[in-house]
Amino acid sequence: MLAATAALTAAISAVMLPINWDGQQASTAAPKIDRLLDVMIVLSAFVFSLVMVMLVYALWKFKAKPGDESDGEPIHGNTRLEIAWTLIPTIIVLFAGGYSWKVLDEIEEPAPNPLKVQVFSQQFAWSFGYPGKGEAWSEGELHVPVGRQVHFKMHALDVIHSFWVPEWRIKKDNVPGITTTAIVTPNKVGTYQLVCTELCGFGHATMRAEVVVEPPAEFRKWVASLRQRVPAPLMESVVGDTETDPIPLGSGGA
Ligand SMILES: [Cu+2]
Repeated sequence: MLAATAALTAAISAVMLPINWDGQQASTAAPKIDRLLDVMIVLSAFVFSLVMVMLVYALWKFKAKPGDESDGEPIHGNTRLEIAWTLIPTIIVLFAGGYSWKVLDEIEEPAPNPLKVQVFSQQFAWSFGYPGKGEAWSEGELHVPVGRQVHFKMHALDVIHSFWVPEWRIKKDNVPGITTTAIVTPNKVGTYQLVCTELCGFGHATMRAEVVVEPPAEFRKWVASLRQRVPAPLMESVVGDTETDPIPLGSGGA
């Protein structure tokens, strides 16, 4: 039974692992999250295989003989089996939780001199504010410098939206009334797409924005070229929202 479980785990993993789920890796978090995903795929494949192999074995082994109309045996539990099916999932869940915690701790490690960008989401558009740059405002286009940590301060003006740039691997909900934070260090120059990944209404599928990661000098030039300032109603959510800045795990917060 163990051999069959191992073989099925290997077969599923062989199909799932080579798939490039989220495109190229364009942030410092990407390799860590991809490794975590790979480990989770193998773990899930193992659990799935174990359950399937035991199910098929039980179907075959304990099948009623033709013509057997008698009741099944009265069974009063099996201590060894119960300990096993409690202990194994507990170990798997604790391992997965601990490993995820470690990865989250690493990818949210604050770097000196981060760039702060306000993200405004509303049905069905994104816009961005650069508070350190005279409240410069950009609609539908997000620029960030390469190689510098960015703290995205996120505001939802109507319903819950979710900020996702697949190549960065970072995804965070934007919630009305509170300010959420996503920490990303983009490390690859290029043009990507910001996708809303929380079903937010009829226009959800079109709720996208262009993301440009560029050298710092070009980024400064672009911000300087912005003519609009963040509109007053949007600034209200910056000031009025409850800040939920996560205390970095590494500094003792939970
Ligand atoms: Cu949305």
